[in-house]
Amino acid sequence: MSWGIIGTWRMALEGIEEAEGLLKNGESSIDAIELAIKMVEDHPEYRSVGYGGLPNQDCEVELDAAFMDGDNLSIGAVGGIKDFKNPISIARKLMDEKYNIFLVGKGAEKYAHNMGFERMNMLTDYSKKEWEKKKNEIKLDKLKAYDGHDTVGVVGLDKNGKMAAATSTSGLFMKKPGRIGDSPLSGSGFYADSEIGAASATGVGEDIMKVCISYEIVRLMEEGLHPKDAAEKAVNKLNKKLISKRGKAKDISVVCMNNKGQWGVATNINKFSFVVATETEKPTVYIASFNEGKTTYVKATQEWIDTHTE
Ligand code: SD4
Repeated sequence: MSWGIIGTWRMALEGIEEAEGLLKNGESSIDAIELAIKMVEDHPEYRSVGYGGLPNQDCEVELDAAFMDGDNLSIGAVGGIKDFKNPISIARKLMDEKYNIFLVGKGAEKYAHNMGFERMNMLTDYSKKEWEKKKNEIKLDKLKAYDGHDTVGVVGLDKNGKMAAATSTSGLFMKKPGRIGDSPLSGSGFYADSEIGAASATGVGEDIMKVCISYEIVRLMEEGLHPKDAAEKAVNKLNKKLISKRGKAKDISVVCMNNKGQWGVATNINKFSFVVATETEKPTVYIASFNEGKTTYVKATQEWIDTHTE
């Protein structure tokens, strides 16, 4: 059976290179995705996920993460969790629970502590300095995603046909304490069903969560659409709706894969990078852009990869 993995943003590259090894060996997509996302969380220079993530208005790094197992539709998610090293592993653990699968703030921290997860101060000196620079610029009506650095969302298929999806993010730079985006919301930031496929979104959660875009992409794949067409149709529909109802649409980008290992992406921005590895393609970074309702993409050059993190 074929396998594959696709993740949002160039920052997923090193993790997907490692995850590829697991998938090639026939290991589970859950293990592969957790490994890929942990590597992004642990990287201090990736400023929108895990350690080194940019803080909220109070200079606290609050993290959101989620996991979904496409075989049994188990979901685990955390929102606004502070001071734990790998939120993605806590989300994975929550998939084992029958109740209380989505925990936020103090409750999530208590669970993580009781389960023995590693504590860590996630604020780096660099992020603190960025916060100091920005703190006087906060105007509520100017709240905006930190340019170019977003959620890591990874979806994958293993040789046993198991599909999974997961996300991890520090959300928006200078968000209000307690603000949670789309990333830990099932159907919106992620969705996986091994009988069909899986999808994940990145961009401005306040717009993405206005529909269940990841579920919609999986639903369109179930109707028989190729992942590329499913992604494009769902993003264009939301983009148009937001423009018609609200005057503009904020950043929305998605990645998806079906249960044959075929993949797709779509975006409404000019530069959305993503990383793919499949049976027939070694880990490759692409840059997608949006033009007149169409998403096109090109392979990133080595020079671009070496000089970009987003
Ligand atoms: C959020 N979608 O919290 C996430 C983060 C992101 O651009 O992807 N920001 O809204």
